[in-house]
Amino acid sequence: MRTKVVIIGSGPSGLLLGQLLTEASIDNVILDRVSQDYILGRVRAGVLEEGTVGLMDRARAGARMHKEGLPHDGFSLAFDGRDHRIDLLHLTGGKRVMVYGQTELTRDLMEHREHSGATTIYEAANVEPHDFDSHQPYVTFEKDGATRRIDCDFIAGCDGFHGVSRKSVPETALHTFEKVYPFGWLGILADVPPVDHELIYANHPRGFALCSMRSQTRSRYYIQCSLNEKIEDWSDERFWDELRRRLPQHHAEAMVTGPSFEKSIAPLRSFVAEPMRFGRLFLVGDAAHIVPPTGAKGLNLAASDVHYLFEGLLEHYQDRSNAGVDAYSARALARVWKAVRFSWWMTTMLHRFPDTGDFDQRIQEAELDYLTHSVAAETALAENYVGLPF
Ligand code: RFL
Ligand code: PHB
Repeated sequence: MRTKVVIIGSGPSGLLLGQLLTEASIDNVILDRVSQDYILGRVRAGVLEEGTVGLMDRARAGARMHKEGLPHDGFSLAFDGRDHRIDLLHLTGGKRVMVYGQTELTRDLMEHREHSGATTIYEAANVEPHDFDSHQPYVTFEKDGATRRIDCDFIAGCDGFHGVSRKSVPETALHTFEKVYPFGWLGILADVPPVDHELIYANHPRGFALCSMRSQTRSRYYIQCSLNEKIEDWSDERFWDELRRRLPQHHAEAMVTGPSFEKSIAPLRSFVAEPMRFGRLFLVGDAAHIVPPTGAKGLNLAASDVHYLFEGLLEHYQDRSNAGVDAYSARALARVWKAVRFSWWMTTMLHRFPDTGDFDQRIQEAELDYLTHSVAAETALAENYVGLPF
């Protein structure tokens, strides 16, 4: 079998790249280790930047997102028993974000791919990229007991943090940067109306809390937890009690609770691998970088990587120029590091660190106080939250 681009991974980055290439008549095949249902069962991101929304439109997969997604003009920072609203629309001169679940975005991209007739192979075992330092790379995998091979021009490694693409690169060719945070997020999904029409990021002596949503009737809530917590120790009742304790009183009193249907703990980490290109293999999205979810940047960074790679591939096939693919890693990394910085800053400002001393505590309080009394500081937060331009 032969195609132009083999995409390893059918998460948001692989599917978005695949759909943009298909729309531009550039043949591609997507391979994923797991099934479609398994991918759609993962609950992850919820906030899309305008750039991500624009790419969904460019992939002609944005119709349902515009119908069902919730445009948000601002969010709240809650601390010291009160709320401070960050007016994104006003501070950024007209920009907003879209609340639309990663699961739904993934479902839309999968459906469009199916209609377009492009090939996706799910449950492909032992996927392996080969010879990407030559002009004839290929990918092997196992399916139904047989080993198969796809020859291609380029390989896009869109296979997440634990994927095979980054691991296939010789260690000496990679420079990795990592910061692991000493806590996790315990998250639930419940079919109850959100406590507020906008997101609430809460800093509290008991730890961070986040009130988010998927729709007017479905809420997504998170609380900071220790990395030793076990999910089975967290009944719904215990979760709701803890969440309420971390919110200003008027929100705690307004909170509608109910049974959760998803509950999981995610560790928090910052990670970057440089460069993001090795010959004809490109790392895209979580395969190259991870950010803590506090800034809502992971999926949006995956989308900006896809933008730079797609533009490069388009130039290669339409204009016979390699300038774009050659510039991919540098362009993507320049934006990645700014989002890594922002996500680290939001995480540091809003969480309780187990080893925080009095000095660090006062610095955190001063940071929040400055933010709520300086339009310049608020503007910097808003500009980063809605997403820097690609
Ligand atoms: P994914 O989604 O991990 O998809 C990778 C795909 O590759 C497949 N795969 C393989 N396939 C073949 N062979 C192999 N060896 C393979 N190994 C893996 C996997 O099966 C999978 O299908 O990576 P991608 O596409 O780069 O997308 C990245 C995003 O999923 C991620 O950055 C976001 O979810 C992060 N994130 C958030 N991002 C935002 O922009 N806004 C948010 O509000 C936000 N909230 C979050 C988040 C992530 C969270 N968790 C659980 C980590 C909230 C949470 C709690
Ligand atoms: C979510 O809705 O899952 C979500 C929203 C904002 C974040 C992280 C996660 O910063």
